[in-house]
Amino acid sequence: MRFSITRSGLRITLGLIWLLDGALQFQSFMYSHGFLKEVIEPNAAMQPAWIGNSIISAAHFAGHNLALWDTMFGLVQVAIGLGLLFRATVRPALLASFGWALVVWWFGEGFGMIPMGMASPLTGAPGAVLLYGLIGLLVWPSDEAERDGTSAGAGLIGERGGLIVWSLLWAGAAALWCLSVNRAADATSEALKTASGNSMHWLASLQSSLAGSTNGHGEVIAIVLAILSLAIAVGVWTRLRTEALLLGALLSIAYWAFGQGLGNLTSGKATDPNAGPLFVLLALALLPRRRVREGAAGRSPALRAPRSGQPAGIEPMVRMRLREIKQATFNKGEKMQRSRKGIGLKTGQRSAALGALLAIAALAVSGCGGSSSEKTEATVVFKPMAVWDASQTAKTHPSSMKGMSASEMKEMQLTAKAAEGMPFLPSAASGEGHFEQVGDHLTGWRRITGLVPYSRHANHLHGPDGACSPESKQTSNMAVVLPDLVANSKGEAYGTVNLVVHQRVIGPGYFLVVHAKPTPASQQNQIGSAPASMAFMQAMSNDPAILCGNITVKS
Ligand SMILES: [Cu+2]
Repeated sequence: MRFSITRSGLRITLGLIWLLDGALQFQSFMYSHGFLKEVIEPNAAMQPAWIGNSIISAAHFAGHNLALWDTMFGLVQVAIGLGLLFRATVRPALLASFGWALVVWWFGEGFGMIPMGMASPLTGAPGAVLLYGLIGLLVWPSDEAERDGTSAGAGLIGERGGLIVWSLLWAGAAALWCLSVNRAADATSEALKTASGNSMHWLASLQSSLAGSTNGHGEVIAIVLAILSLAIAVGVWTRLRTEALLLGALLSIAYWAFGQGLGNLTSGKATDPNAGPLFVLLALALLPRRRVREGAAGRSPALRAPRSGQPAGIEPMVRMRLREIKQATFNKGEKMQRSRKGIGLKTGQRSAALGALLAIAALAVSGCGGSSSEKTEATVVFKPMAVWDASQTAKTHPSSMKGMSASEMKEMQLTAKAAEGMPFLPSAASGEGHFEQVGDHLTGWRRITGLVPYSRHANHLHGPDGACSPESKQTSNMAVVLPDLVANSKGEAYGTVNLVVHQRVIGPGYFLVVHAKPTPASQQNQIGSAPASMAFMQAMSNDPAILCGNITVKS
């Protein structure tokens, strides 16, 4: 018995995934405002204004009657899933899934964070739900019998369309690996560490050890994975199609396990199993199937008929033999003609597709080899605001907040209130960061530990003529509004930065402040702006600082 991949098999798998998504939507977390705050609203950060605003308004709108909307979201997904299971309802279910996938890709995944320039294939870019839509196109039922080539052969966009989609996805992945945020020395290990925060225990320890061994090798990993992704994109147009598809599926499973924590399905907060399984499903849909039927049907049944008749005498035997040979050469000629026609048609399309891919490849590689000239690098060490205070008033305060008594904390708080300028609160957190600026392009990351689990923190780059000191006004000339830092269950927060800033911000006099509270929902659309508006800085001025770090330029 041969295991074969049929379109109805793929449809049913897709239906089951939609059912799983629907079921996940009924988790109690989704009925809390945490769903809007932690799942929907973060998608607005650093997006182009029209996307960010649309996400925030949708979240506000749904927030008025979350129970109703949430139930409806779940039911829509369950309905799509059920519809895909039965042949009669497949088409309406797929149509509904296309619409719904767009809604979820927009509001639930912020277009895969691609407009923010922050997506990583490791963590599930370009977003699971986009793949739901694409696979839906491939498994669209058509009236003609399934063609032999691939399961996707008879779908809406055909086999070639499916392969183009595959190539675009993987060429895109190569380009994403080339982004400087994903190429930073610690990018991969930090992404793994962050992912481990929400994973099951056994997986978390695996992720942590992998994070340890990849630490510092981010650039090499990114370049190797970029090249591998390109090979997967281009490989499907060569004889090695099966190998390229299997390699893609394998890599997706590795990303899924380590970078996406197997979709964090047990975390109580997952809305879908993430991108890994969908990439595998896409690979299966495009896998060439063994051409068993063609081999059997290729021979004309007429040839066999006389043989069963057992002709006597030499003359009919020769005549039959001749006929057999003639038939064979005819078959061969026809086959060759057919294949030549196929090649003639396909070489044009293939070279076009290859050309396009090579262009993308060249772009991606040039991005990967990106200019290292005119680069200013800086490190940041975050310390509690109170410690910066202590460094000024000399040794009266302990160098760390850990082990500080409640009364000492209180005293420090009072001191903070007394100080003019930057209001601050005591904190036991600490952290570090690394930034670089090339031209107007600011990239980097920062990592904070010791925060309150699941807390969110606004953070900004302030300057130019200040320093970490309570006397320094945080509402100085300009500020770059960085995306909020979100702590995981262990109180660790990690975030990358990839922004266009309109002046040099990596230099003396600049400092990074982590605030006690998140960016207010009404100001989310300001995230990513540089410089921030005065109105924004006024709105933020009652959010006390907890951590501060001076931008220290590397010489
Ligand atoms: Cu600030």
